[in-house]
Amino acid sequence: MAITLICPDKDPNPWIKALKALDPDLDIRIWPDDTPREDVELALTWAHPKGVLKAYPGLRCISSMGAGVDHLLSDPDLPRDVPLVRLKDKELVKDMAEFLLLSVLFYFRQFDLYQQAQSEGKWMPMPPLEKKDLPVGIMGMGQLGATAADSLKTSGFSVAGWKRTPASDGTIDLYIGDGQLQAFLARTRILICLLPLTDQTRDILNRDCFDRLPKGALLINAARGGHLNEKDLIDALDQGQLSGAILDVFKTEPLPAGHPFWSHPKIRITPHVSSQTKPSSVAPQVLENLRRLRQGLPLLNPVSLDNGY
Ligand code: NDP
Ligand code: OXD
Repeated sequence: MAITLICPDKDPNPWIKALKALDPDLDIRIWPDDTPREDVELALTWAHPKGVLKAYPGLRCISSMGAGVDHLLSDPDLPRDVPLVRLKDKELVKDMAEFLLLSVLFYFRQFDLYQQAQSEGKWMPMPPLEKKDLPVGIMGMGQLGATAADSLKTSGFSVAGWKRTPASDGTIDLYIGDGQLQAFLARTRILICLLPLTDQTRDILNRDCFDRLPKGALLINAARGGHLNEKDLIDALDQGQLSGAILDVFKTEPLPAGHPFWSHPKIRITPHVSSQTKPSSVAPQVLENLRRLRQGLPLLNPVSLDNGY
């Protein structure tokens, strides 16, 4: 029995190395290959070409190579009877929390304004901001959002989270569902998106959302480009409703040459690196799922096809 890696845009070698380090006998195939497909039990995938998964008749588990599964669920030919799992990982969570703390501090310490002043050759000290004046709001309080919220709160920021279902534990103020979205946005000066991309969240970062934030608010999108209405962002920045945005993810990746985001003075770009999966950190859970599959046990980190995450 075998597993296959289907990740045409990623180097499979670190994955092979990490998996083989734990199980040297593991039979690993790399798509595209011409080995028999019948004995492949598990497919580990990132941005697979649509339709290829249905060519594996013996498939019993599909695993994302990341936390997100939108790349899988957008495949109309996804074999929907095969259980789908994703990765949950301490390193992924830590790296995202770090990226977001850095991004929030960038604005809190006014690096955006000092960069601008430097480009104009101006020595322009400004009075310091106060953390209480920059309340942070995190959309999506799952594995990534919850830890990022704790780390920002520990650093002294006032943090609230927005999620779909009620929860009673934790120390972060929570706003639940569409009914509380408006109140959540009204109290937020730095808006962070860490939602999964689903039918409900696509394009959620739009004009209406920006208009409900206080004037001059800031946006950090580390989730998916599909959450953002690009034109609405540019309008909101140009009209001063938003004063800056840090974007790590884009509708089209790599971001095409000449895209207006590249040169917009109020946009900072990173190339989908806010939290990158480390194969050596996640290989144990992939192999644990293979073991569970073979023993008929419940899989780790299952995805709900109904919820889309
Ligand atoms: P989780 O599934 O753990 O958490 C998702 C959160 O979003 C949950 O709190 C969930 O609410 C909330 N949510 C989902 N739908 C809605 C909705 N309609 N309204 C309100 N809240 C909603 O996801 P992760 O934290 O693991 O990851 C989040 C996303 O981050 C991934 O899907 C991926 O797209 C992106 N990502 C980006 C990376 C990067 O490098 N840029 C790296 C890794 C992930 P509830 O708790 O009520 O279920
Ligand atoms: C993920 C990502 O979903 O890297 O893990 O975007």
